[in-house]
Amino acid sequence: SNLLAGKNILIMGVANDRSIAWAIAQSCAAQGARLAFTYESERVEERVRKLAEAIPGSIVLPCNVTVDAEIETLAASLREHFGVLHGYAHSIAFAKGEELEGMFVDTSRDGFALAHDISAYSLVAVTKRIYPLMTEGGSIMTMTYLGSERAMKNYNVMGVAKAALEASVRYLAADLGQYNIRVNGVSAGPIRTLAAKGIKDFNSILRQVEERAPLRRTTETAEVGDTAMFLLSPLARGITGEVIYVDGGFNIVG
Ligand code: 0WD
Repeated sequence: SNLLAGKNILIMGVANDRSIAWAIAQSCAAQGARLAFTYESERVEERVRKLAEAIPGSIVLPCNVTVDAEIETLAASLREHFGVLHGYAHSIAFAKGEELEGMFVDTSRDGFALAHDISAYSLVAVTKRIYPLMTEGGSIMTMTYLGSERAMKNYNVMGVAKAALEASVRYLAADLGQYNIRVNGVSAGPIRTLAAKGIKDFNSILRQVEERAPLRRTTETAEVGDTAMFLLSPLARGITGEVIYVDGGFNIVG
């Protein structure tokens, strides 16, 4: 229970207590990490602060990932509070509701750009400003989904953004390996969160997993949190540029 003792970890993407980022935070805190949380806007600030209070020693900072200046301020605050950063969990995605139903072919230019900006480029934009703080080496992880590889109903532009995110994981891993900084993704099975509410027919997706996944059940956030924690810990020191599935094995069946 001490895998992350003395480690400072940035967690982005807590929206409420069902957020995958919150499960990642709990798994990391259980291993002794010191955490920094961010919130997108004042709309969610209070909720994030309330949750963070449950983890002693953690700090809460603003950062909307679509604004470079906010990311720069975040990096400066992290330098001030922590000095050295060891880990970063990126658990952020967004697409307009109307892009997550119907046909992918109907995706608008600005809907495509927005989904890619928030869901894929944000990993690059934040990594660019925080990797200089990882002077003792580090580990970066992000959240992805099988819709990056398969054309899944209603996932549409988000699947294309996840493909860009996974490719970004590989390019960032290739860049930053020389500094002993690892970059990986976790591909989770469907979980009922705020983000999942935006996807049409989510219930039938969950039902398919219960029927067809080797483990015959849906994925729990705590399982994703534990795998993220593993990737952020020294136990995963030989792993980089990888996407690990935490989906009850769903991706291996036809
Ligand atoms: O089934 C699922 N829930 C899966 C989710 C399966 C596989 C992967 N994922 C991914 C998502 O695509 C996302 O990358 O996991 C990540 C976390 O998603 P979540 O925990 O399912 O969803 P949620 O609790 O809504 O957290 C996503 C958060 C946002 O929440 P809201 O609902 O307020 O949009 O991403 C954050 C925000 O907190 N976010 C932003 N943060 C900073 N700047 C921004 C932004 N511009 N936009 C969204």
